[in-house]
Amino acid sequence: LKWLYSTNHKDIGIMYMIFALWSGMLGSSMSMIIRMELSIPGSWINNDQIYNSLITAHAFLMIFFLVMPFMIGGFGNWLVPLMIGAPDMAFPRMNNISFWLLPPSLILLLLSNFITPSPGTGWTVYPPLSLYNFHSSPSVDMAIFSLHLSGISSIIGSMNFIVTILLMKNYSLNYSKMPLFPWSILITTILLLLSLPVLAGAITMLLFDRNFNSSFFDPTGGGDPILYQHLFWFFGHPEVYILILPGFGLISQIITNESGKKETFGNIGMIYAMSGIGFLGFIVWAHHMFTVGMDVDTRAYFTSATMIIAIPTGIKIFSWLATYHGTKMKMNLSIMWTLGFIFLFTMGGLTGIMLSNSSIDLIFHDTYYVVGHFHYVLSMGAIFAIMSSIIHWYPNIIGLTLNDKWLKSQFFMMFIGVNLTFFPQHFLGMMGMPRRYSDYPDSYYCWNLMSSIGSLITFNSMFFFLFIILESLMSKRIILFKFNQCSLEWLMKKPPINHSFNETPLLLKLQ
Ligand code: HAS
Ligand code: CU
Repeated sequence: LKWLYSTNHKDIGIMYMIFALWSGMLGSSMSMIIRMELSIPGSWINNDQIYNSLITAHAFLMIFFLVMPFMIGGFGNWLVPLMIGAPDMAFPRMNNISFWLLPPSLILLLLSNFITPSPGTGWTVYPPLSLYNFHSSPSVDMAIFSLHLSGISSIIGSMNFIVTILLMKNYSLNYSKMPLFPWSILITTILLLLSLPVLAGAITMLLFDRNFNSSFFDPTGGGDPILYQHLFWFFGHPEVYILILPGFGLISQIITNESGKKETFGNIGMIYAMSGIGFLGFIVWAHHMFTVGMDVDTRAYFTSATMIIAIPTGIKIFSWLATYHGTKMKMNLSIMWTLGFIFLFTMGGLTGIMLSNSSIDLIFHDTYYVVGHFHYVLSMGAIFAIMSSIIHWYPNIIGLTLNDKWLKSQFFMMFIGVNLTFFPQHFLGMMGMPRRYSDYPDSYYCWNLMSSIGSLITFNSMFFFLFIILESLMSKRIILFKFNQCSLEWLMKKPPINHSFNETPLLLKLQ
């Protein structure tokens, strides 16, 4: 019970991680139902409102209840005070409240799906679809309140991190020497502080349109639905960088640790690159709106501003590779997941550049090409960063180790699974398959079947990963260092004095 009201940053970090893991399983289960529906033409769920509600809940769960809590609430809480030499977070009690706002937020979202019609708006909650005419039940209002709560949690959590990093950093640690993960959390929390109030304004105006007869977004009352899209994406694009920047910080940390170098290649450049991505992220939002009837000058501006982001991002990619360059690395699982991250995130980033070309995007917008893009940067960017970090810091956080052999097969299972799921979706998009449709003509069957088989492999690899963690916890898998036969014989010849073997910590388990 001590955890419920703990104000210790490590306890709170662990609570965020357990909460995120559970939400991730929920979100993955929904994606499995979506993929089962799409595995063959024809209707199985036979109710498109439910199908679209599953997509909406899947996106909310993965973004607000898995990636953000795991990276910022989980690893941020556990590692940042340690990495800057602070005793804890600046506001420990507020830290506790940030976490405990999330379970009610999650419950509101889940309960909203038990009300008909459930919120089938997509995570963007665009009006007029989200107005009362088309969602005449409290479900969308509950989803809005869920976003309000998780938004408050993120805003107070961000204030906590900013004050902790700026005011409680060890005085001897100057900014250019501060590790890149705290830097990434500082930049991410500034983005959260600046973007979340805009989302809060937009969804509260939507709440008023739905319930109090205002017409901010209702043209029949002089309102404009495009205003909502501008407000949403002014939050939404920084939000996607909020999902990846902590991952950049974690990957930088792991690559530097594993390569044995003193610091990341171009450390200062990495700090400027993350700051550049953060700043540029606020002036590109309308690349999500190229099809709303924007004039060509505006499209040209948003195209070029968006493409410029490839430069600081490229600096990061090449700096990570340069950090690895020239080291004699003994391949291990953290390294494999970081290499998977670099390769697959780049793939996702490059399709992002394609989409930022507004001429191409007029064709690709709202097709599965976009779904392919953002799952490469999210399911292989953010999630690979989380997997790499779990494996890298598991011994520090839990004090046990994971079975390397099983982890290796699990890595390849997941690597193959996610690529088989999302690579075909680019071709579906190029063939014109639209997003958020539960059925499709036979010509889309082959790629969809491949994608659904990939999702089954991925889903099972996640169960495999949970089994590996469970086995480690139950068998108390401790390896202080690897044994080989000769060292064991040496030890057997000279057993430690007046120790019975089962007390010797070194012999608990052989790899
Ligand atoms: Fe994105 C849609 C463009 C990064 C997530 N993105 C989404 C959606 C999500 C998402 C969730 O311009 C769907 C939202 C919805 O439901 O509607 N995205 C980009 C670009 C980048 C990018 C240019 N996205 C992300 C990250 C995400 C994420 C990170 C989450 C973690 N995205 C778009 C666009 C759409 C979009 C359009 C809307 C499409 C539509 O129609 O709705 C960049 O940050 C990526 C930079 C990374 C790279 C790779 C590494 C760079 C290297 C250096 C060499 C670079 C080269 C490229 C050679 C580029 C290796 C050429 C260089 C030049 C200077 C041109
Ligand atoms: Cu964007």
